[in-house]
Amino acid sequence: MKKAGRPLILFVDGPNLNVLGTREPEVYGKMTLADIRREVTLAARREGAVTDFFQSNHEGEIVEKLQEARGRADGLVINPAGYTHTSVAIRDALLYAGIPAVEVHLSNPSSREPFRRTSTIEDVVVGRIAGFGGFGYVLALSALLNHLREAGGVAGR
Ligand code: DHK
Repeated sequence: MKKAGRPLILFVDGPNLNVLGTREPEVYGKMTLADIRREVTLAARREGAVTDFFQSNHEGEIVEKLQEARGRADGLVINPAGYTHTSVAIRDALLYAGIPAVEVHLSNPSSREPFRRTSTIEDVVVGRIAGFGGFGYVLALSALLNHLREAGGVAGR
């Protein structure tokens, strides 16, 4: 829930990110999702923001979470994982949510297989951070909060 005066930032992670740490660590790093969330929570506390975390391996559940975020969250950090490259439904839900969003990836998809070089959301997010492992989520939080402050405070409602 949103605390008075503190922006609520929702983190949404897509399929296979629940097994970070053991999943291709040479690509995605050794941090687990719990490790990343711990770092993000500490950073959010320092920056005066409140966090909410969601991970699903199911496209429809991600769509529903984004729909619920409309008018509720002030900002969104999203890693659609494999759905990045395929999901029109997640793009549509992001547009419905109407919340400033940062796209984050642990790896740098642009330096990998050709099918990872497209994103269905790249043109509807504020910006993208890729290639810095779990630390990218902290960078995304910081960049998003700075954007919200520059844009005149809390947005998305
Ligand atoms: C995560 C995945 O699961 C891949 O399917 C994407 C992304 C890249 C990442 O680097 O975080 O292609």
